Amino acid sequence: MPYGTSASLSSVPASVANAVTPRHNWTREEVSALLELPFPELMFQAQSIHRQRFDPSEVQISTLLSIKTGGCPEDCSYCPQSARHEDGVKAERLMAVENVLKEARRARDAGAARFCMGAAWRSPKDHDLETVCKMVEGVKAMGLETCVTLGMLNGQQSRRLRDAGLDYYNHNLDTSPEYYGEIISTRTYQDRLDTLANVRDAGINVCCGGIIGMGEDESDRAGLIMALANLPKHPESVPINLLVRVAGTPLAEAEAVDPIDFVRIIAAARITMPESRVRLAAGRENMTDEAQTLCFLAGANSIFYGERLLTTPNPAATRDRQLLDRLGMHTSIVQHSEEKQEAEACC
Ligand code: SAM
Ligand code: DTB
Ligand code: SF4
Repeated sequence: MPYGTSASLSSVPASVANAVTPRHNWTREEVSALLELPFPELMFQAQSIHRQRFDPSEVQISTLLSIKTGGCPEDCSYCPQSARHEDGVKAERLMAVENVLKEARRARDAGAARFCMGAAWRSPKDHDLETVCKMVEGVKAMGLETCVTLGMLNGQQSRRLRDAGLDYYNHNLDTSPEYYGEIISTRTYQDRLDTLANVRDAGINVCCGGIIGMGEDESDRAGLIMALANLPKHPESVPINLLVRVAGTPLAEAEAVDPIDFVRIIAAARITMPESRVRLAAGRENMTDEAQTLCFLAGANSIFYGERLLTTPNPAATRDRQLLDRLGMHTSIVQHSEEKQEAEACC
């Protein structure tokens, strides 16, 4: 079951039988036409599709941990972890397995369904991959879904992670194929597609999205959504990040995105990838509660939860809880394996 938990799926309405069939042949014109719809019409379409497969009041929460911070050889213009930018993020070594497990336990106890571990690598070295596999095994044993993002992977590395029990691999397309060269020069769009194919072929669920606010135009935004929606299989998770403008990175002064335009992107992701979890990812710290609410109405049903993303702040858990309470929304109910064992032992 690639999306949701059994608890959340049980509340999906019967209309699921008539749900739109996912397509993989979107044109840029079609996606642009969606983005240009009158806002009420766009929101209506997005909500209608969202309700065919998901409980509209439910949001999945994932917690992020940077297991290897900074010193990355790549030149991604948005990223504070590139060694090429003077932004104050110091290079650190890969964390010890037991420290990662401590953080995972904390995330689980705070209610996270998924634990996502990120490393500032171009691609993992074999001995580091073995350490990450131990982290995956330990986190999974706690009953959390596991996700890692380690840069480019070949087929063998993907299969090694699958054998360790990895549930999701995050690797973003970031922007449209046409705009990509303005943002990164050290790896190509095709490199990214190759990694995504290797991950898919290994049987790991894919988490793949992009970033809005890097100076791209509306056609690039449509191009990103089109590239994601035309992947051979839709990513199970689609993180839509609002650029976090970090001082010292080349995009520190990028123009702010109109929140309504950002909501439109979420809606277009929901409409074009009806079965995927769309994540309102980075950038919530600088978003109003009202803008986030519109994102949920547009079909976002996942967030990063906890006070840090990888190196930048995320809203405090209390602020998120208050917002979800105000909206009468709830997080996915997950029964972690240790709880399951206790339940089985007592009955
Ligand atoms: N090094 C690996 C890679 O690039 O594949 C994994 C870590 S990297 C930080 C994961 C993703 O975080 C990037 O692909 C990008 O989409 C997102 N990201 C990084 N910096 C960001 C920023 N300042 N604002 C929004 N998203 C960001
Ligand atoms: C994703 O799409 N966004 C997350 C996760 N996948 C790895 C990362 C956001 C990073 C924001 C900048 C930072 O905290 O360093
Ligand atoms: Fe390195 Fe990933 Fe940051 Fe690019 S996004 S600089 S690959 S950590």
